[in-house]
Amino acid sequence: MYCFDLSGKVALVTGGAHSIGFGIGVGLAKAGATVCFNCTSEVSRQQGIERYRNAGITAYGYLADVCCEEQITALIGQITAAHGSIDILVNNAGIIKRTPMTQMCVSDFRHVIDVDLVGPFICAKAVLPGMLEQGHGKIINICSLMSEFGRETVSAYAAAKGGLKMLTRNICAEYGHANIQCNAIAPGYIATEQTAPLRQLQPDGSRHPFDRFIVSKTPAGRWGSPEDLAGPAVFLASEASDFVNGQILFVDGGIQAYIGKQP
Ligand code: GCO
Repeated sequence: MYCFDLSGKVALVTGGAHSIGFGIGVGLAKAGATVCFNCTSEVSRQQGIERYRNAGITAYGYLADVCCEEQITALIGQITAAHGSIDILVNNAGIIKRTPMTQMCVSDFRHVIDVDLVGPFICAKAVLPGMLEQGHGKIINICSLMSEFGRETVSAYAAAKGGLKMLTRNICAEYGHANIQCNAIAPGYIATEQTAPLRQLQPDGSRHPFDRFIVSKTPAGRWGSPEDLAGPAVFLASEASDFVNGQILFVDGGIQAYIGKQP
């Protein structure tokens, strides 16, 4: 069996009905995995199943909120009963709120931390006992450039993603001895619904200044796409990365290596 082959493996991609999670789900499925995803509304569940079907993939959609431990425990039980095990967890579900800190209410800050940091803790905690029992497991946390950098308006998101980086290292530290690898993918600027406001055309039809800023900062000269994350996810989900643990793999078109194009 080729070391990138995921045949016989079962993956849960949280929030995998669309955007980055979907791109990763498709990649894992094409490498042979059975892909399950969760979301919080029946409409997204149906749309997710349909989206995978259009890509030629049978994916299994479930309703569960990553912030609710009870629902996630039940979800893991359901998936294990239906598909035998969970070999790969991709902690992808996340939200962002772009609000200057002095205007941000504490409940909004807590909500972002809850989904983007506590959610991955809940999901990892729920899959770890099964992974320990079966003697192997892959946990992939979706971090961000904001795991390293700050910028105006994203205090909660950056705090959560910075925390997720350390949760990644801590899971590695705590369970690496049990043949469990926990790594992270840190996407750069990816064209998704979440970043759509940063790319919206100006009233005069010109490109958003932030859009131009990002392209000028990215050696690849473009925004990433969810498909750009599929290969790195397959690598971190497969035997090819069995001795890679606690790492943050930046998939950012080189943005961190570049000072940016001179204006
Ligand atoms: C922003 C963006 C970012 C991205 C991404 C960068 O407002 O700057 O939304 O935070 O979503 O995570 O890696």
